[in-house]
Amino acid sequence: MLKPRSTPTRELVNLDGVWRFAIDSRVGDRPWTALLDTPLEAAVPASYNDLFVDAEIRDHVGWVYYQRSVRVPRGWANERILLRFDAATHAAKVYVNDDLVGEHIGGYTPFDIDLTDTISAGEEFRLTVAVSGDLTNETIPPGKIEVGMDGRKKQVYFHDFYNYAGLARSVWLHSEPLSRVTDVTVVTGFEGATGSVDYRVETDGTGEVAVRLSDAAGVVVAQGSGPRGTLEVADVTLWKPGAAYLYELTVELHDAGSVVDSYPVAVGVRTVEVRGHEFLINGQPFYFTGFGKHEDTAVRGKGHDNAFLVHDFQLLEWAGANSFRTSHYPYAEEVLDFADRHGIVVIDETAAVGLNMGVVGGMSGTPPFPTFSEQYAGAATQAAHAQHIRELITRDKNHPSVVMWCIANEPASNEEGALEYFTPLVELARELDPTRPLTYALVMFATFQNDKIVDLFDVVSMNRYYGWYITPGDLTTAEQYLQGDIQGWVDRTGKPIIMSEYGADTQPGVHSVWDQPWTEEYQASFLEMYHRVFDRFPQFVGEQVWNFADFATSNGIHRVEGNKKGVFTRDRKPKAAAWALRKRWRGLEGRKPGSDGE
Ligand code: GCB
Repeated sequence: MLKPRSTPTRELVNLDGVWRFAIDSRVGDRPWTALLDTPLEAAVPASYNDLFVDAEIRDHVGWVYYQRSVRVPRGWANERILLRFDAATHAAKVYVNDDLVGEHIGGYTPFDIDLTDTISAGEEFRLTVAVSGDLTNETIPPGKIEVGMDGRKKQVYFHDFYNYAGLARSVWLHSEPLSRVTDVTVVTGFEGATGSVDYRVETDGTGEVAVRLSDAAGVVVAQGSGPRGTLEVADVTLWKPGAAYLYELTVELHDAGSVVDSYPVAVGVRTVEVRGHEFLINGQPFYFTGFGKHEDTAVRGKGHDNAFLVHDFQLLEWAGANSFRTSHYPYAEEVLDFADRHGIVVIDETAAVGLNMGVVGGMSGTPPFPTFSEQYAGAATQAAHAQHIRELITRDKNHPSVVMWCIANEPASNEEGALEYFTPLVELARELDPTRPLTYALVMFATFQNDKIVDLFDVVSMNRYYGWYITPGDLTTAEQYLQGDIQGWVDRTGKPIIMSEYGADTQPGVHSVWDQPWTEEYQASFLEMYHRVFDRFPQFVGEQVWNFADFATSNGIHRVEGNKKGVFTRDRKPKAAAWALRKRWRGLEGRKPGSDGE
């Protein structure tokens, strides 16, 4: 599914703004059939939870309604008319006037609803969107709804970040021509100084496909025709981490001598490959530095915000980070477009977080019942996971910044049933994208002795908290554990290894001369100890600290005003560790610390 763009043949109207808003318990049946009877209005894009000073809304279980009126531009009489949601978290039902026109499940991937036969150019209509933030064993991420003693429903989930819900990304009305380009896939390569762009175009209706590739100055460097082919690029400028370069592939549909559709795709020519224990970008060993992030800011929750987008990337650059992981769900497409333009490398993760009953067992890691069973992650969960992988890869396959798919965070890969659950999902991901390596982020309880699925994947990504959840305050013992753990994975797999999470909660302004958890010094010494260990292993290809910034978490006693493992505070002020990382990372340009890149 192509992102809506303004092109010579396509138009779009942005529907962001302030919409009428109500939770289901405060409106009657079928509230979409009239003007929503509510005093509230909600910002779009934004999660709704923190907008209002109302606990019943914040932790609402069930549907909420957003409503506004929309006018179709009068020039769209002979166009296909579509409504696009960049995301509705986690499920949506869309109504035009009195009628249901579409539904979608999955909170972090976009969907289009074709309104061509429902509304006409120039017409105004009432748009109501019911959105549900509920998580069950049929959703990704999974969760459980419990009913309390007072009869109130309560959402339970198995990840720590707050379950923000609502319309957190943009909404668009857009037009496409009746005969149109429906999908474009590009795969790039190079041989010496000559680049190659394999393209595949899917269309609907009549017409012949023509493509042309322009360089960053707008000069056409290659042309082709037909729905698939390979373009050669002489004297290619590669897309490199820290040195992005984008060509533009203009895909046109020609019919009876005129251009009936035109769609541009940004193309970065680069290759990605795992060879032995190395992760290669453009044939060169690459060392990831950076963070696991969250889409999380005050008041907006997970609402996409371009100011934070720009500022976060500035801070990545300031810290010398060359990459991040979209923990624990696909981020807004604007984020990936930005990464493409600025040369930041992305590990693109699905929303499959919390497939692990072991976390409920606390430090023992003993699940109350098997994770991969019909009681929890069964066939319905697996089907939702497969659908989510399809939607993620379809959306993000052309981004040069995306170098690897992470198909789950901390699944119970040590439990029976993990292999059966993951094998078809890995096969699906490889079929959808044979070019990018695959990984999953390994939970602490999944050890090199008991993990059942690592052979399916290309890169070992470890989430480890020695010195925090295990041996807190004792970095000497933590160092020994960490050393043995990494050695075990090296011996078992021979694959490249990255630390995809390591970090310590830190309250800014708290200091000590001792190894005292929560102090700024402890966070810095904790990271320094990890780095010392990483640098002993040539198989180690990257480090992504948990987390870029402090973030909101679910209600409970385990966190003090959220997760404080941020190297930056929630409002993006540096803790001492940020300066230490900057010192280590700046100037590395993707090389392993201490190596000369050979
Ligand atoms: C993890 C999870 C991450 C948590 C983190 C923590 O292993 O992957 O979502 O936020 O630990 O801080 O506990």
